[in-house]
Amino acid sequence: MADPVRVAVTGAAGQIAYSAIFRLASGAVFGPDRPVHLKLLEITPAMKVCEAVMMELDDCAFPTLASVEGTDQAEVAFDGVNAALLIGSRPRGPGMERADLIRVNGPIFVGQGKALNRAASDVRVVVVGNPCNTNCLIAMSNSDVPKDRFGAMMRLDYNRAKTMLANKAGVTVNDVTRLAVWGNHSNNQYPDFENALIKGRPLTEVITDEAWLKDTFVPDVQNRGAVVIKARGASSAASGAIAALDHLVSFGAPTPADDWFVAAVQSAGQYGVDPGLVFGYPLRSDGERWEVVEGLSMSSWGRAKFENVLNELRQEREVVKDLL
Ligand code: NAX
Repeated sequence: MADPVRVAVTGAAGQIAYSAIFRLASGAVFGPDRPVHLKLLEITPAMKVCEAVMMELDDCAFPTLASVEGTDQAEVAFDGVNAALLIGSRPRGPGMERADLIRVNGPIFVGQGKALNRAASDVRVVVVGNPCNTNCLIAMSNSDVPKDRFGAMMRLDYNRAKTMLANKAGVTVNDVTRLAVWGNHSNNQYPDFENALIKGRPLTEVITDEAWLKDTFVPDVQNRGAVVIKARGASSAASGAIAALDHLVSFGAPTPADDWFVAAVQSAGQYGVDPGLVFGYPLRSDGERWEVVEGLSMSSWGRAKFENVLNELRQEREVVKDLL
């Protein structure tokens, strides 16, 4: 058996966690030979549901699940973990503005950032709870964990965009490469078709309907979450869980040649982003360290979208500046 991996999941009684936890326990993420120790964090009123999740885990008899612990203390949940999925947060209530949500959820990530100091030195943190880019900024600003171990989840946006482009071109998702999604996990994100390839050819040579790309594809990716909520009566859960696990896997494995993946990470100023902002970029990993893919070009139309989402993240940072 390989060395065990310790994984914390917050919001463990919630919808996304309900899909993510069983995959983590089953060996689907870290492999069939790697024992998994799960640490589940919830708020005290949700501990009963968390215990039910633990009962179901027992009932699955997963050979790879070495232990599972439930707690309402972040310091306990994060002690010694190699991976932390920060999913738990309050959903947006009726009439709540984005800024209100940021103020409600921001303090959660102050405490969790500090508690992450107890994690293993190789910990990788993925922030899913919204607004995830700014929550990630708050967590990393309140933690001694190196900032390159943090990422916020843009993977669902990337996965959604990939499928829409594959469907339009009549190819499989494997044929769509070099797809970037810039900026924020919000409806101002910029899914970039200009740099993408289909079967190795520039996407815009294969999908020549520019009006569709600009006026249907981009807004459809931006608003996909709202469309799912309308149809399902709740926000994306299984696809959110898969995206969070894809995110972890992509950072932990060498990126295939000629491609990249997408996550929001702390900017070092690439593409004119303010250093320090947590911004969605195309990335490559060697399995240990990651780097932003540099040198991509953008039309003036694309650059305007990029600047728009950059400004949104600057505004979010302003709203939480006392938490940083
Ligand atoms: P749920 O409301 O089903 O679950 C959230 C859970 O978090 C609840 O059980 C709650 O008790 C728990 N929680 C609240 N505060 C906590 C704290 N301080 N510590 C630990 N747990 C805490 O929401 P779910 O559908 O699972 O979504 C979770 C988050 O993911 C939401 O913020 C949602 O907006 C966000 N999403 C982010 C996505 C992304 O692409 N980045 C996409 C999917 C999703 O919308």
